[in-house]
Amino acid sequence: HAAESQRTDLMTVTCHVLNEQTKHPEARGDFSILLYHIVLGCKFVCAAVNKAGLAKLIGLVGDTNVQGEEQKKLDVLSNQVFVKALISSGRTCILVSEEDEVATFVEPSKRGRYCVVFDPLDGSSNIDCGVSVGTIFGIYMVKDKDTPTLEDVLQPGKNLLAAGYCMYGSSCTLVLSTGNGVNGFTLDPSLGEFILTHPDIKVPKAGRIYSVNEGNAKNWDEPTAKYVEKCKFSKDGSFPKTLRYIGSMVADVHRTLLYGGIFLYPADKKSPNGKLRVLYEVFPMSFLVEQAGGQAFTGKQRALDLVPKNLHDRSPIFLGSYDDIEEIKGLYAAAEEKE
Ligand code: P6P
Repeated sequence: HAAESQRTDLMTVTCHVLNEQTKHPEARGDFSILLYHIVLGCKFVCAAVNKAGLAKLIGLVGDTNVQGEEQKKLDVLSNQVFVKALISSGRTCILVSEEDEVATFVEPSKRGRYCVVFDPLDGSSNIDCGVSVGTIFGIYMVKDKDTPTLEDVLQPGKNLLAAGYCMYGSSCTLVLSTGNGVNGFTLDPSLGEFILTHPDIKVPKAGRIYSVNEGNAKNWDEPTAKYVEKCKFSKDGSFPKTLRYIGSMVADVHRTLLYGGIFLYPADKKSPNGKLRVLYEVFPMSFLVEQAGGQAFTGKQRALDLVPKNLHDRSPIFLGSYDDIEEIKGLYAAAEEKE
């Protein structure tokens, strides 16, 4: 029966979202319609990413330069897909994309109450070698849809209503939270449906994996350097941790959510704010990790408490198992006291 208990209801993401909606009797279905269009965008990009990979492998798109051109177009194509899908939903009023320098203000006739921040194809430099890439998104409520301003998207991550990512890899996996825990869905291409495969994801309380780009070690600050040293050469005789670093945030965070451990993109002397973007990388992933019982920390504060000043602000980020983040928070607190 154990195997039976592991199995989940035969549930699609659309049914799951509608079930969530029934918990809000006042809901008019706008949020469900918005999520439906985000899911539609994910299905479209999944097909495009897989086809582009194959097209490159069998040379359908001409020589390397053209192929290189083709691959770069995937970023642009994915962005266009999500912008179109979000505007078509009729439920959005401001869109912030990693691909666009400025925010998109939806025309009044098609405007809704939600602001969506997203990275349409994060990690796309990895496509050529077949590494998983993904779409990352977060959803805020606008204060007044008739007078939307940038203030509506420069909100702390704790104000997010929902966040998620879609990972395009060996399978297409959508991980979503609307504020009541985290659920994972896997696309069944024959049905064109995302089926619930990872109900109620919880990050293990402590992990055996650390995930960081060791190539930046010479530039790390002391707390990060100390933490990583401890992962490799623990003083208390415990086993060293395992290093797993894919270099594609969606893949590294997905593994951290399921297996536990810690993902770090710290500040360093070259990049005092780290590399990852607050609105459409740090916030959505931090929201998901907290909803799954883990923590997300910037080195100074809880990541979701950060208030972004500009659309493309960056922040250092440490996220993952509750206990692992407690440890690095302790090292940063001790360094703070010494200052
Ligand atoms: P580095 C991919 O380019 C990305 O934005 C994230 O997906 C990933 O976590 C990070 O950058 C990798 O950065 O400097 O380790 O190559």
